Amino acid sequence: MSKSITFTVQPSESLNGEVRVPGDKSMSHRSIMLGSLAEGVTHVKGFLNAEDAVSTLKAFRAMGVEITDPVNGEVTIHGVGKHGLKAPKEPLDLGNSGTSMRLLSGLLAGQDFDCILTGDESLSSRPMRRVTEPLALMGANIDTQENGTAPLHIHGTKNLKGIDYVLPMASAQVKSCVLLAGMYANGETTTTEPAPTRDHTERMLNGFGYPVQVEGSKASINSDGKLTAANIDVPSDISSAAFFLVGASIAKDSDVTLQHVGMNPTRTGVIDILRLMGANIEVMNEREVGGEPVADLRVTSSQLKGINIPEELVPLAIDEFPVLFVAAACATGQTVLTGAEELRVKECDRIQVMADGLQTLGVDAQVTADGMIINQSQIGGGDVHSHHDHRIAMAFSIAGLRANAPITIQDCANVNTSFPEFRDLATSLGLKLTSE
Ligand code: SPQ
Repeated sequence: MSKSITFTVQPSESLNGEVRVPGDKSMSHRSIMLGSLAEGVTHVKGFLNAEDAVSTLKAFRAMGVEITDPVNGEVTIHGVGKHGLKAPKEPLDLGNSGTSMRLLSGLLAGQDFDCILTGDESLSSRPMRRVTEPLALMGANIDTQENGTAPLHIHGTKNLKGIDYVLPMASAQVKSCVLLAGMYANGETTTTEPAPTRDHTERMLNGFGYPVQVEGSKASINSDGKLTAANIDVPSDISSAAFFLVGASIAKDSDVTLQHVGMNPTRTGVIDILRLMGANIEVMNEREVGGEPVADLRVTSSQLKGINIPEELVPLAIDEFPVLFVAAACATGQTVLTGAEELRVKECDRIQVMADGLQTLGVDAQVTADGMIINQSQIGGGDVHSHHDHRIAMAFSIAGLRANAPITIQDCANVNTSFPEFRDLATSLGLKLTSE
């Protein structure tokens, strides 16, 4: 966060064209983690060359894994096997990336070395007890700060034991953390989730030949398996595509096609929610690539209508709410989100920060404990803060498609954590966005 970037978006007419947004962030992290632990050489295509995924890549290099620099999304990982990681010489700095820290906590709890995980100001304020508590039940020894935050000091142990863990919240990071620790634990480890969350860890482990049994809300793993190098084809990130799904829906005369988007059913809640609001989204060319469903998405303008967002869709669209709030401001009537308290512990409090910014722009948005109530409003201009949160910065940029005056968005450098090409792709489609 040493450099400060400010976005300015001028009122923009429409979005038109065909683009491919960069690779899926969740899968990119996991491809480095599992490729590193595999036996043999793994080739990744479509890797997201952005700060968060690169934090994971650098962490594994620091633990002795030879990994090439990403070039046009291609990365080669010389796996060291499940027991081949080496103690890092320095603390592992995971930047802004919650996924890196929470998944690595599980993976490193059962190694025969100690290490320290650190991150930036935002990551150092996010709750880590949600992972250290189940890991402690497995016998892990991890020191957090007094309030349960990073830096985390992991004292590796060979004595992890399997647990049957019922997750108190719907979180793919917690589920993945426990399953990854389960690869090093005696006996079986089972997770039970209260609602379906993204299942990339389970799918990719199976893709690397490591057995994970999934039955309904339960996933089970033990330490008997091994990972064999694989070729991974990472599709485009639906969480990045979401900005243009909303943008082309709310802007008049728009017609955008997004190529090769990951359509894993645990990630497509944004499409379901937008369709319930009346969006025109056509799913074309459905296919399967490397064990994950993929499609091209065509979206054209529509008059969205306000809805009560079904709570079961919340975990399936959890990262898309910042931009869905912008959609809600443009939708007739009222949109109500409930059951989304998890949004308060992301890179920032995404409920409060979005409501503050929307109110600055003249939108009728009221915060509730677990969501927001938004009434259709004319979006005005103004100066809003992203609080260093990539998704907030991009969501307010999209608001420029319906604003009647310029919007300035402060603290946008962290767009580079997930979508460094955002400004270029958005402007190529017609958004009048500049950065300084
Ligand atoms: O990695 P990080 O910082 O936690 O990223 C976010 C994001 O918006 O990019 C959340 F802020 O995505 C998470 C997501 O919210 C990525 C993720 C994963 O890859 O497993 C799971 C979700 O988090 P959680 O807490 O619901 O498990």
